[in-house]
Amino acid sequence: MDGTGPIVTPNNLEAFWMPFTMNRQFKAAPRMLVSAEGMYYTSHDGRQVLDGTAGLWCVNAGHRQPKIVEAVRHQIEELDYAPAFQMGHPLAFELASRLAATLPGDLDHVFYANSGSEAVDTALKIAIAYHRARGEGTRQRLIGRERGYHGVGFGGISVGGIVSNRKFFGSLLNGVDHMPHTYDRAKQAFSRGEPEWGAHIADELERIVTLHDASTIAAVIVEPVAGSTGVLIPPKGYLKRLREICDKHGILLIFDEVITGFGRLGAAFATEYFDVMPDLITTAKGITNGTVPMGAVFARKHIYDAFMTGPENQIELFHGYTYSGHPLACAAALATLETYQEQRLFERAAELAPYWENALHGLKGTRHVVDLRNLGLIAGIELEPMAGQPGKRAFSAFLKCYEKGALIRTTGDIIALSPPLIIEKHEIDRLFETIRDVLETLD
Ligand code: PXG
Repeated sequence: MDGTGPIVTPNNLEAFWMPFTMNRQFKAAPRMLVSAEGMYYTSHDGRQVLDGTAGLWCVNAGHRQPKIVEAVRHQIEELDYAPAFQMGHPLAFELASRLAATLPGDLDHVFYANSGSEAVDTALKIAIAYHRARGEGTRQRLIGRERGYHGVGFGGISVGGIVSNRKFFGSLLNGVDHMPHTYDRAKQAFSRGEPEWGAHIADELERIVTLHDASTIAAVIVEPVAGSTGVLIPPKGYLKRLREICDKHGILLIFDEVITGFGRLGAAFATEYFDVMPDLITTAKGITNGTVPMGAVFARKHIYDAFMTGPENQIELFHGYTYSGHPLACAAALATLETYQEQRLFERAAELAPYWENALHGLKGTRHVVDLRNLGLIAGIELEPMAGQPGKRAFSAFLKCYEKGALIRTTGDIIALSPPLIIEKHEIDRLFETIRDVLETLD
């Protein structure tokens, strides 16, 4: 690389260490996406692939929405980067104000990160620092949940409940405990929407509080709907009960809305859908429609105010990222919010949800299917695992669906679906027909 000619390098796929991927298997038979439009990707071999997963739960408005593309293009011409510490740029404030105005209640402060993982670690740190700022510095424990996914930072994997994401990485954060997850197939299989059974599982939090004493606990973090561990829908009343127990003991409640935020349930946020108000919300993904990386924490007024008490010449929170509120991300996010609003995409998702539910539950009786779960425009299809080979059957389904022109996600033996909110009914039909055909012919 002497700077005088084009850079010529061999491309044998080897150099890129791919995330959460079987690298050797992928590189032997790559699946490349080269362009996208609306509901479809184009693969490297020129096929149209229906996007059943909104990328990775993030492209909620569909691909390459003109307004978002234009906003990012315009922004790069005007301001590429501005320092995030002790300096600002207008779009970061405009976006925060816009978000605060649309968020329910007094969720009116926004702290920017660049991913869901960073948003989660930010929220956990804010929770601990909040109690300290109020003179309750003994509240340091964090309570997560089995089968929770909160990204891959050390905070996130510590409160998370996915064994493979934890076991390779040492002793993690200390002072963490976990509530049980809420799924019981025997009691909940084939529920439409929120299962009737299971609200009482929230009472396990009481047991944990008794064990550790409330004075040691800073916060509880949960995904309102657990996404990546296989679509676990909260039982009716469960989240309300968690809120009540947290209130009773002065514990902060954090909703990780990285997946549920921005319309996935047919409401802007799960907090509105379930009518339960957390103290902090973590988001990412749909905030920019996946266009530019961005994460954010939404904080209620009492949280922010607790930090604004010391001398004004002191930094209130020793936390932040070089790219907090990056101009390109802010431009993308503002255009994304406008797109959601102008195209009424959250309402659209709510209107489509019953059709989606019926289409999903039409798979009952299909070969290998042991449970079907749904809420908003999310669906989970749980398959009977192959004996001694967990995950293999669902992964084969993923490969076959991709061959047949539909992109799905799998986790273990569960297929998770979360299409862009612009999906049409005929595309819903095609998605589920493809899955049915594939499952009927799979070993
Ligand atoms: N919290 C939740 C609830 C998530 O779902 C994160 C945090 C972390 O976000 P980042 O931006 O750091 O990846 C997530 C991410 C899947 C899948 O297929 C899910 C996620 C990411 C990649 C794949 O289920 N969720």
